Amino acid sequence: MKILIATSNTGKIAEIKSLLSVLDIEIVTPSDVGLSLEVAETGSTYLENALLKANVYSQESNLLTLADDTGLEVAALNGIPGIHSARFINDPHATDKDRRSLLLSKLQPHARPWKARFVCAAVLMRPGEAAVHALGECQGEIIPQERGEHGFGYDAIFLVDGTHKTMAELTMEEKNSTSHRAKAVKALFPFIG
Ligand code: ITT
Repeated sequence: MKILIATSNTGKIAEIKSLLSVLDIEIVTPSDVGLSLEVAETGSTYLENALLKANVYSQESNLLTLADDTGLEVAALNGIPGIHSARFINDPHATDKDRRSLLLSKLQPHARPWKARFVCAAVLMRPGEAAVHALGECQGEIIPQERGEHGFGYDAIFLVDGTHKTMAELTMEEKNSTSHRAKAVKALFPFIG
């Protein structure tokens, strides 16, 4: 039994591999099965985008497929960057660091605390079958200085509620015990296998 992790984001791949390692299933990535796909995130919700990715990857691979779509919602910016978290900067070569810097510059005029949350929609799809999905979220606050070396994306400026640590200061095991993605993916465990 194999499961394909339908993402090109190496940070996500590492986290999801670790999450799924407790299950008795072979985990493969797009590059393992010779796939290099760009799926346009044209949905209006995280779930729609995750479904778009799961659909394309499961059709192309003919494998049980797990996809996620994640966004960071900052209250002072009315939920921005939200479902546009990946395309927050309109430049395909923009880095995670560029996105963090742009977010901090937009927050400068606003009073702290900069409350925020990560939201993740995870979708599990067998080729030709109806999908199952789950949502997970994680509450926190954006801070002006980057802290921590772990994780990816916006982790270094996201202070996790109740921990005094940014998500990038958590080990992968710690992130995987509390994160938005961990909650969503673990909720799908009963459907894997
Ligand atoms: P795929 O679509 O290939 O899965 P992506 O990087 O485009 O990869 P998303 O659309 O879900 O994935 O991510 C939107 C943005 O949010 C992107 O810039 C990510 O780096 C960032 N992001 C996603 N999950 C994150 C997490 O757990 N912690 C910090 N940032 C995250």
